[in-house]
Parts: sequence; C-alpha cells; structure tokens
Amino acid sequence: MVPPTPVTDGGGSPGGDDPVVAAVFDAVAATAPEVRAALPGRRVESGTENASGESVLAGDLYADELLGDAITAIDGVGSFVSEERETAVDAGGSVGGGAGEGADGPPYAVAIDPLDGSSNLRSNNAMGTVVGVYDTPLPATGRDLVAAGYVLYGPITTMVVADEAGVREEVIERDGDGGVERSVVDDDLRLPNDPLVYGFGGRVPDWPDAFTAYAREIEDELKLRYGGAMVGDVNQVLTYGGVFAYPALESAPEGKLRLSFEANPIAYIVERAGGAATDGERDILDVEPEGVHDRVPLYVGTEELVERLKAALD
Ligand code: AHM
Ligand code: MG
Repeated sequence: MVPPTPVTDGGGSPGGDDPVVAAVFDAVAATAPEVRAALPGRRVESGTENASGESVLAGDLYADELLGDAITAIDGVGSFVSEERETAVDAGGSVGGGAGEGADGPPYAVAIDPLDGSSNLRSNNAMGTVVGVYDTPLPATGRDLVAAGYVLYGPITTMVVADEAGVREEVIERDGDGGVERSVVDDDLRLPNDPLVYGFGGRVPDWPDAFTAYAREIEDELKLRYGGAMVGDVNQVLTYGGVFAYPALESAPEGKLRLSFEANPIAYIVERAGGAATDGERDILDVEPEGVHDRVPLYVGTEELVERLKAALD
C-alpha cells in the first residue's frame, strides 16, 4: 500500500484549535490523492460483502485500509469505525481531545464511509469519502459530533469540513514535491437562499404516497440533479440550494443510508451551512442509534424545503 503523502501547504487546518480534529482532516486530505490515483485498477468486486450486506469493490477496501491506517495512527483518536468494517477498531487514543475537555479529555471516535457512492466506480461518475469525528464511542447521536466533512472525487478533488466555527471548502491537489496542496476556496460556505436543485433516491413505485406527493411538488419547482453518490448530490445542494433525500421506502422503511457514516456527518455539515436535516420526524442529529450500522431515511437541504417535507410526511 502506498503511504499517505504529507500535507505541505495547508492554508490553515479545519477543526479550529482542536489538534485532533485538525489531524484527522490533515490525514483525510493527505490520503485523498492516493485514493483517487488507486481507483482505475479497482473497479471490480472484491468478492466480499460489508456489514450492510452490500458487495464491496476493490476500491472500497483500498480506501478503507488507507484511511484506517492514517486515522488510527493519530494521537487522540480512540476508535475508528467504518462502513466497511463490522466492528470498531481500537485506536488507543492516549491524548484526549473531547469537546471542552482540553488535552486530557476522552479520545475521539472517527467514523467513515471510505468510498461513498462506489457503485459509480464502474460508470466513472462522482464519488466521495465521508468523515464524522465524534467525542464519544459509537453508537452515538449526531449531537456528539465535533466536526464532519467529506471529500468529493469530481473533476476536481475538493474537501468540505464543518465544525463549530462553520463550513469551509478546499481544493486538494498534489504539489510538485509529492505532497498535497490545500487551497481554501470558501471559508464560510452557506446554502443559497433561492433553491435550484433536487435529487431523490430509490425507485418511485417504492416511495410512500406522502413522499411521492411532496416529490411531485418539488419536480415543478426545481431541477433534477441525481448522480447516485450522496456526497456529489449533497454538494450540489450546498452549491445551488435545494433538497436531497434518500427516503424511507415501502420495502425498506429505514431507507438505505447509514446514520453514523453518512446521514449524521452530512446533517452536521448542512446544518452548519444554514440548512436542515430530518429523518421525517426528528432532526437527524437527534436520532438514537442501536448499532453503528443502523440505517435512517435522510431528507436534507434548504430549511424551508425540509420543513415542507416534514409537514407532507406528517
Ligand atoms: P455506498 O456508500 O455503499 O456507495 O451507498 C450509498 C450510496 C449513496 O451515496 C447514494 O445516495 C445511494 O447509495 C445511491 O443509491 P441508489 O443506487 O439506490 O440510487
Ligand atoms: Mg455511502
């Protein structure tokens, strides 16, 4: 495995003054070009299934190993949990950094979806990596997040990170010395006021009637942008305003997306950017998980559109 390259030009790190959070996103930024470079030869199935019963691609496994190695090596990370791993990895975490507890606080738990939307690997469409930094071991609610972010492998590799201070977007590129250069392109990312796009997952006949009725209204108002990778679809909502959903389905009332690795980090980011996120009843961040691989319906975006959705499902 290729070791992660060092970040040579950070332009400041997300995570405010928290060194553990900053180190996590340094590691994520440093590994992003390695993940991207490794994808061409890893578009095939690995022959295994993950804890959610989905077939795992070679790219999923590679990203999981690379990120797992980099994140568990960080002082202050106590456990590492991945969509691709059945159980949490004990990362030691000798130096703490729990919210408000200073350097002697409890170690953090980092949860990742190493390659979100990896079914797009075959068709060469956008994918991402999702990261949540919790200040307590999982399972935990999204209220225990201290920071969250994602990498988007689009035509450009970008990283969006949210913490108490707000949301920022960086472009990540290899520099000439084999390191990684990070350029902040927006240090206060906010959802636009006038929504433009929507993207809803699942098959229409599988949607509950109340959601179908809501979707019909939205179709008349916004432009459809659905790419099959939550990170890419949510990034469009953050850029243009709008709403993304992977709804409860008739055949799967809990929907498809995982609370700890996907819904919570995305909800945290979108709420910090001025939007809202719900499972249809509650704020996503208040959903109490039973296990780390729990699924949850996710409706996220511009506040007014999410409020209308909640009213429609009521
Ligand atoms: P993954 O993390 O295993 O790739 O699955 C999650 C992805 C999301 O990125 C996306 O929103 C959804 O699955 C797409 O599902 P579908 O193929 O049903 O549209
Ligand atoms: Mg995913």
